[in-house]
Amino acid sequence: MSHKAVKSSRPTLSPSPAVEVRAAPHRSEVMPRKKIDLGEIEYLRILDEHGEVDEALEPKIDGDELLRIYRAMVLTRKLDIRMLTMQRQGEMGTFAPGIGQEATQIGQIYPLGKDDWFSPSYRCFGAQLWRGWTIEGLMLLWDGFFEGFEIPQGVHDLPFSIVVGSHVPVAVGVAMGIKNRGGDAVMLTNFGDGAMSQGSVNEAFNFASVYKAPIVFVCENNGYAISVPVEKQAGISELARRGPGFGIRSMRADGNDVLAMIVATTEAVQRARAGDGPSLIEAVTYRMSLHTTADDPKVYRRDEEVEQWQAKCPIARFEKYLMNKGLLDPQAIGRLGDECEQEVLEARTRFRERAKARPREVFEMMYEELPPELDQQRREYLAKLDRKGVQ
Ligand SMILES: Cc1ncc(C[n+]2csc(CCOP(=O)(O)OP(=O)(O)O)c2C)c(N)n1
Ligand SMILES: [Mg+2]
Repeated sequence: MSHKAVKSSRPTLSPSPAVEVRAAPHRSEVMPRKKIDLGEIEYLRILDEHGEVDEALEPKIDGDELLRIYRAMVLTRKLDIRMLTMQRQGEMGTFAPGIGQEATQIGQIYPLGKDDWFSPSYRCFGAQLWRGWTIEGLMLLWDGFFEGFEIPQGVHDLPFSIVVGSHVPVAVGVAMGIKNRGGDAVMLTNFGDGAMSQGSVNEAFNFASVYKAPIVFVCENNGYAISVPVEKQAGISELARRGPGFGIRSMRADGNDVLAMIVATTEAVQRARAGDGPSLIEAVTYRMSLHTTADDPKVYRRDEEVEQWQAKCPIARFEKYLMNKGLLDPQAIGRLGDECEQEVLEARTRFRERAKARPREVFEMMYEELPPELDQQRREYLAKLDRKGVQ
C-alpha cells in the first residue's frame, strides 16, 4: 500500500537552540520558599449546644430584645413549616426552606440599621422578615406572583438571586456606590458554601478588598450545595480560610448560635462603617430540611447525620439560654409559638385573597410589542382558554 506524500503547508522554521533537558530536581533541592502565614482563623461560639453561655463573651442585650430575637427565629421556622405544607398541597411554588439556619439569619441581620443595605440569597425568610418584608409578600413571591417581588417601602434590600453567587459582585457595587457618595451605610450580603466556588464571588472578594468596600460577606456554610457536601466541592472545607488570601479579615462563627452571629456581624459592620473595608464571616450551620421542595435529601445523606444536627437546633439552644435567664418558661414558649403560627395563618388568608392566577396575562409582562411568532402563540393560547371557558 502506497501513501501519497502530502506537502506540509507549515512554514519552515529555523531550528530552535538546543534545550538542555534534565530530570526535575528532587524536592529537597528546591530553594525553600517563604511560607505565607495566613494566620489563625477565629471560631466564635458563645452559646454551646446545651444553651450554656460563655459569660466572658456574652453580648449585653436587654431582655426584651432577646425575646424579639427569639420570636423572629420561631416565626421563621413556623413560616417555613407552613409553606412546606402549602407546597405539598399544591398551594405554593418551589421554594428553599431555611430550617436549621434561623440563628444564622437573625444573627447576621440584627446589627444592620434601616439605612444599611442587604443583598440576600434565596434561603433568607428570617432575615427578610426582620428587614420588613411581609409574610404574604414572600408567599406571593414564591407562588410566582410578581407583586411579591416588590421591595417594601423604605427597605434597603436587593431582590435575591437564584443564579448562585451572581448577586455578590452587585452587592460590592452597591457598597462602592455608598462609599463614593461619602455615606456611612454598610452592605451585607449572604450566600452559600456552594457559592464560594463561583468565580463571581471570588472576583467580588478581590475587588472589595482592593477598594475597601464597606461590605460584610456572610457565607452560610450549611454543609451542602444541593447534594454535594462541602468536603467534596472545596479543597479546604473551612471556607473562611480563603478570606485572608484576598486580604479580607475572616472568621468562622457557630451559625447555630445566634449570639455568636450577632457579635461577629456587629464587629464586621463596625469595621465596614469605620472605613476598614470588608469582612468575611463563615457561619457554620446545617440545612436541616430540603434543598428546595424539589429535593429529597434522603438519597444523599444519612438520617444519623441529620439527627446529630437536630440536637444542635439553634432555636432549642437559644430557648435554654432564655430559660436559664428567667426570660422564658414552657408556658411562654407555647404561647409565643401559637402567636407566631397565628401570624403565619393570618398572612396566608391575605395571600389567598390575592393569589388569584391570571392566565390571560402570561404573555403581557415581557414585551411592549410582542414579536409575531409569540403573538401567534398568544392568540392560540387565548383561543384554548376560551374553548375551556377559563377567564
Ligand atoms: C450559577 C448557578 N449554577 C447552578 C445553579 C443550581 N443551583 C441552585 S442552588 C445550588 C446550590 C447552591 O449551594 P449553596 O451555595 O451552598 O447554597 P444553599 O442552597 O446550600 O443555601 C445550585 C448548584 C444555579 N442556581 N446557579
Ligand atoms: Mg450550602
